[in-house]
Amino acid sequence: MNTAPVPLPGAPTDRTLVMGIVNVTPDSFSDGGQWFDTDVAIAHARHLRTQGADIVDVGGESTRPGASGVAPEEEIDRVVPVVAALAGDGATVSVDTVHAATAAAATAAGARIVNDVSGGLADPALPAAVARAGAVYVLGHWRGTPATMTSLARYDDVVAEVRAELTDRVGAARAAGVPAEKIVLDPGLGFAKDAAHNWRLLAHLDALAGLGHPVLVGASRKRFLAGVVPDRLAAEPLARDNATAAVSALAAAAGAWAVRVHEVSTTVDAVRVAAAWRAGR
Ligand code: PMM
Repeated sequence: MNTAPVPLPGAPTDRTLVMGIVNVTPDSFSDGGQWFDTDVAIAHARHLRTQGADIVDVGGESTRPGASGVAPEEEIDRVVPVVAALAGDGATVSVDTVHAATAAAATAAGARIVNDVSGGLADPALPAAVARAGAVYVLGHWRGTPATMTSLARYDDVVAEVRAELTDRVGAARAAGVPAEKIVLDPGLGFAKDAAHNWRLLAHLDALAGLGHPVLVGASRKRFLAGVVPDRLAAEPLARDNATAAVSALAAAAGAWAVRVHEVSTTVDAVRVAAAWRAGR
């Protein structure tokens, strides 16, 4: 699987990278507004870095199923102070947004990665904003919007269809001026996918990597993991962290470029285990 590093100064190249999640939202599915205050969000991101996060991913809009959108102005107010503080620390910062205006403001404030779960579908102006900023573009697969995506989780062959739809989105990003070596692909677990679709995509990460770009996996605390935790804990997103770390290890062993997680310390160990395992071959 393709592990070619995208240009990220200072990031390790000998193992899968760990992207720590900082949701500056009042309504994220898994951490319920815990980090909504700017100072609390900055402190949380710094804590994730001390735990070993290589990248911090700052988001100001919840994309959980059924969520309604946030105006870019509000999103910018939420994320830019956090991005600026972390970039000032020397952190590698990613902004999790589907809006061109937010991508532009966050990259101007020091973000080096734009993480767009819609792959340019939500705001067709976003890839050009990424290109202008010279940022790395994490391009995710989704269908519809968070309001409609559950009903769009219908596939004859989820791996082939996600691959084909990502190929289209890569074409649009390239046409907007994003260089191929700055594009990272994400299967978009949970975005218009049910549990079986997510597991099938995870088991076929190599098919996505076959498109020639590094792959990022975002499984952290997602509902499909409830099926592998004890029944009494199934409804509790925080109880999915051990399962998340197991997915991180397996994704890393399969050659993922990065994994995006809420709980960083277990995943850092997991990707290190995977690197040591590979080195032992
Ligand atoms: N999932 C969420 C948000 N952002 N970004 C990427 N690249 N991949 C994902 O799978 C992804 C994402 C939704 O989860 P959250 O509300 O816990 O952040």
